Amino acid sequence: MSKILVTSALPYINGIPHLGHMVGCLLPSDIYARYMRMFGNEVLYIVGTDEHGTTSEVGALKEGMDVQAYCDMYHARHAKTYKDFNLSFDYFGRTSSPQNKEITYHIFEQLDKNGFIEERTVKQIYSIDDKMFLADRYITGTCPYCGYEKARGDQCENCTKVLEPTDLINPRSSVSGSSNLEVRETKHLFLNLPKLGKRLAEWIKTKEPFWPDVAYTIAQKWLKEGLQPRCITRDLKWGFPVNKPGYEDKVFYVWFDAPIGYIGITKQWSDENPSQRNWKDWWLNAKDVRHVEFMGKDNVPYHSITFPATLLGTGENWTQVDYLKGMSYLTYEGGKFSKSEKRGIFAEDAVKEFPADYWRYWLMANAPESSDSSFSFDLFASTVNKDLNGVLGNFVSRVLKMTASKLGEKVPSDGEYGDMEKELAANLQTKVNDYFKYMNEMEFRKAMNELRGIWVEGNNYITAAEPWTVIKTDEARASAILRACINLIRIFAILSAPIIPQTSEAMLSKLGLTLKDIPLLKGFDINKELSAIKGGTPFSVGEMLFERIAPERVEELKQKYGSSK
Ligand code: B3M
Ligand code: ZN
Repeated sequence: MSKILVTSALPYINGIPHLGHMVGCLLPSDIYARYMRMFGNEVLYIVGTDEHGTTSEVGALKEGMDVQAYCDMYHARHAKTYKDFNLSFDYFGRTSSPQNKEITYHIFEQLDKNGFIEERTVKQIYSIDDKMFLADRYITGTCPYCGYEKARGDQCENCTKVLEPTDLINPRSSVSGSSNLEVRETKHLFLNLPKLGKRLAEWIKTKEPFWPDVAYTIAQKWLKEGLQPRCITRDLKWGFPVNKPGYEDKVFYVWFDAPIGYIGITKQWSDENPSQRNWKDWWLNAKDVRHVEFMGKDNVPYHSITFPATLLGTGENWTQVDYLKGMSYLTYEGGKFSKSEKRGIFAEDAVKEFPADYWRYWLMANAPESSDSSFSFDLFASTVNKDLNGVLGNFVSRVLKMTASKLGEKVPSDGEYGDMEKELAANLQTKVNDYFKYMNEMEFRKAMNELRGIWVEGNNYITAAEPWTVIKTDEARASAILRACINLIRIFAILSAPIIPQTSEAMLSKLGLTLKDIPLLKGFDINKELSAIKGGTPFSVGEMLFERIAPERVEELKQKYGSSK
């Protein structure tokens, strides 16, 4: 058993996540955490809201709320949405917590003590019309590297280059649109990344065989281009006030305390659960912890460069990332999700339209891994109808209905397994091994493909074995076939549990089982599992697992959530 620390990029508090956020980090991290738990690992899965920065200040202003109250409200909304999506966090915390403040202060003090913090007078953009210094994200302009016209002052989402707002060509305020901006001088604190470069490069080298290409390439590109000192303070009110004389009226930059939030949130969890291990067992001088992080690709530089450097600079032995899964983007009907343009389906509405499992499966089967992928209601309905309803749902209902009507509502006991079942077990075992391999490698699309293949094996088997014909001449043999099929339902439920947990529960409950009754996946042996449910066990046919999505419904959804432009 090993200790696995799973984190997902912490969603910004303002605004409610859309499907792209779900598939970009939250959902894959949940699936990985569930899967790793099923192997008996000690998993700690930590997520929370990222609450500081101008986005919150501006968001609260727009809604006429106090920033704290605004964050409280949105935190609850995020928490509810993720619960509805069945995300299995061990703790869902907040970067604004006192625990995170304490750890942020400590890390800053260490960096300062070790000589990695420097003061600089910088020119910052002040919006005369908005009467405020504009945070980086609130300045829009043209990216000097790729020419993208809507680059933000902190990062160009087109080429992922991290920017300083003063780099932008034709800058304007995103608060008011005003270009009545002026550059003012103000003093700030910088993390001296160049001074940490050598140590960082050595550390990154140790990760080479373990990091997926996207993370490794981005990190290497940064190192090659040369590291720049990064400003870690801001002229804002909402945030942790800087704990250094002369800087009390400034706060830490959101990207300074946000990743520290993984640690702070773990401490929140630990403080609230006295029975739990000390948070340090996961983070400080921790032994045998494997830390896996999930995030959208635009977050990779912060997690492969700035945050690791921050931790290295403390001179303390903090747990660093071992594997970094970076995801590409999901588009909506060929365009961007946009709250303001009312385009795209957001997570809290999605679960009102269909059960979470429909989304969970579709999103993972179409995960934007090696490249961007696109959501459309046509694709969604087709996958739900074909894979979930057609392959998995129909198999389950067909098997149980047939058995109930021909032999009664008990698992048939007669007959022995023969060559067909041997072949079935062999085929399935190969697919199961591949499924596990891809899940271990976090190659989710490939894993989903194997899972679907596993369900298909059930259909192939029953089609070839023809219990409905066999029963006319050889009831014992038909019994054995249907017993194998019922055992397949249990096997499918177990293997599908990390992806579609509610459906798995529903499948198991038809057989009088719950997820708690299932064995650890280690050494999962199909031959053995095919005989797990014995003859005589009662079952119930119950309801269909999935509902077909009709073409008219698809049209309605397109109308409701906006179609492509
Ligand atoms: N909140 C950005 C994002 O949601 C940011 C991630 C923080 S991870 C420490 O994409
Ligand atoms: Zn760019």
